[in-house]
Amino acid sequence: MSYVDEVLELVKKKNASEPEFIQAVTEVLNSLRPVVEANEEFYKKNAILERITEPDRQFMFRVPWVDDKGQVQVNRGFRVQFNNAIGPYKGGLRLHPSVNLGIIKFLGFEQIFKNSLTSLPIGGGKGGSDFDPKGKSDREIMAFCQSFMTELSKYIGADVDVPAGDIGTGAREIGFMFGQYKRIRGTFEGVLTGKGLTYGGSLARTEATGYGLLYLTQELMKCHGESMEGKTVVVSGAGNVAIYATQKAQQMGAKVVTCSDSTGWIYDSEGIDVALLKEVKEVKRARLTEYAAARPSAEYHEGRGVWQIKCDIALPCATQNELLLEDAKQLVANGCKCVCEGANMPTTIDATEYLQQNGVWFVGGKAANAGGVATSALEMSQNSERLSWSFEEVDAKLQNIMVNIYHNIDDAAKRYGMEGNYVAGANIAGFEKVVNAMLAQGVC
Ligand code: NDP
Ligand code: 2IT
Repeated sequence: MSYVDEVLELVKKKNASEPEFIQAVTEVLNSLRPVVEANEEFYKKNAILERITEPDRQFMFRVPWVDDKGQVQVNRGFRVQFNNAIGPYKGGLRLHPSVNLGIIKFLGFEQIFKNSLTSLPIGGGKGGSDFDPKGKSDREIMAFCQSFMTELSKYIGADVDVPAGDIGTGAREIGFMFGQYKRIRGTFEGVLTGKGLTYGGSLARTEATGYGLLYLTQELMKCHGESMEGKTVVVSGAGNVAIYATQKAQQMGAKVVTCSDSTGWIYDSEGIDVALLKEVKEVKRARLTEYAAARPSAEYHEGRGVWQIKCDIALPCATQNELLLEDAKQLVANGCKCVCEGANMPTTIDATEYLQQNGVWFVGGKAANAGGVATSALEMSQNSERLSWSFEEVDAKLQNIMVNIYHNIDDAAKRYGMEGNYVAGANIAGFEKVVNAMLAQGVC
């Protein structure tokens, strides 16, 4: 049995109840085969694959808080510190009822490779809770965030582990958590990113993941002799990533005709009205039915369905495993040329393979959505030097990082004879840097 297969078997056995983690590891290790097989004895002797698939440590803790009726509620909190070979652990906090250890581990594992691709010094980590922010008052959100941070504060720090936002965690939650960290530790430091602009946040961090996704997509199109101008784009999600991806795609001259949330989706023949979407989702925190009610050109549909709309480009920006094999078939049948992932692991492995086999240019989330965490690392730099850069300066750095990521993953795929396989290119390029650092630092 090859070394890759041996480790895959081991990971499946040791983490049998964590399907998302197994999925993420399977995708990465399969695509690393040419690299590992070129030097199998060496990788095996150093147990590189066993070490990179086992987190440095993982914390699970009780999060008690009091709701508006005076009832005590208990949630489960997580932080997985996966790998700090190239910098402090870095990765978001997801607040969603579906959160469990396996989901946080898959996200933390992917973050190692993504963060390496940014070219900035950040290791991989992730955290969150099964707390559901939907329908909670601001006071309940604060009570939860303070309790969550009371425990989390023991394990993080500006040079140790720097959490940020993810699903369900935005500026409001980061603010409450930052305040609690400051109270407990007594230090004003860059311990979280995605902070408000008046207390150490970076301009362009809010927009960064969506904008970065489009900077990379635009470079990919350009390198294939195409542009964004006049293209029809289908986006899923209606949160932070989806909103700013839609805005930047429109600024580039494309027409985005869909968005979705966990209950339904919108088809808007005139193109999504970003100002209205922001009002519905960021201000009112309401359902997409409110978007449809205010917009005559929009149709609202219950359930899922954005991938059935004819498009040139598809950008999944909601959550994991939201683009299935049947969706991939529909996209190909409708002539879609390009799929770039704004979310983490939104496309299943069989759907990814179908898209690649049918000539769709496919870039996975580890490369395509790296603009968010890259800009978080720029926020860390600004905090360290106690300065704030202008929007234009941060945005220019973000563009540069995303264009470089595209060329880096394209080159890595070509080096191993897999031209056009950007999934393999991203995993290989991300892996090489981390492994170099791990080897240099000895057995740890
Ligand atoms: P938000 O919470 O802002 O938005 C998430 C969106 O996805 C919402 O529209 C939500 O619907 C929808 N959604 C969430 N879970 C489900 C589900 N189980 N089924 C259907 N729809 C769902 O999160 P973000 O925009 O920040 O994150 C979106 C994705 O991007 C995630 O995969 C995240 O890990 C990834 N990502 C985020 C980065 C960031 O900087 N924020 C950086 C890189 C990746 P509803 O409104 O109903 O909840
Ligand atoms: O998945 C991700 O890269 C994020 N949620 C952003 C992490 C960060 O530290 O900015």
